[in-house]
Amino acid sequence: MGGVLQQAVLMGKDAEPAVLVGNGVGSPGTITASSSLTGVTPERAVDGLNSLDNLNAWISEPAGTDPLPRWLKYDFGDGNGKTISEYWLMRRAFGATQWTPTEWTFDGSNDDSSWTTLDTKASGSNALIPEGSVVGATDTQDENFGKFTISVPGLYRYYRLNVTGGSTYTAVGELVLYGV
Ligand SMILES: [Ca+2]
Repeated sequence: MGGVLQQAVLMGKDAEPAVLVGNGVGSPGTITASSSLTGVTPERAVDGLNSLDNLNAWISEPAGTDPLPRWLKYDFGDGNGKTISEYWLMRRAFGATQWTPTEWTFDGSNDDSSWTTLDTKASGSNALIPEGSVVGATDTQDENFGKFTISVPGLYRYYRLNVTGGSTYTAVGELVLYGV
């Protein structure tokens, strides 16, 4: 077999997106947030759970101490950058219609300082995230996620959900990152 063909086959295999964070895979890197209330830490956004107990979600501090934009940031680690092609968001189960981001960007960075906007969602985009996750204790089925594709993915160490619109608090039940 020629080297070129072999390389093409390998590239095709490498291009298959897979779950890298969340949704049963867990969290190989580090997740942080602009703020969080006691018990509802950023890790709760990648714990694979979303029950009516609201401790399964990340919830920010209120606008008085953490004004918009608020963020949820994922760090894959030094030398471990990933190409994320799709990200999924689930509302928090407890009071699913409250505190969901209504407007955001999804950004990538390699230095945690200079950010490239990979996706932009205008005001009212909370409507793109289903409300079904309100019903179950382990209700993280695929149909309960809002699924967002990145049209021009790149290799980045850091990814950030930068929430530019919402209510007094921001809550995210689950974040899933797909990529290669
Ligand atoms: Ca969760």
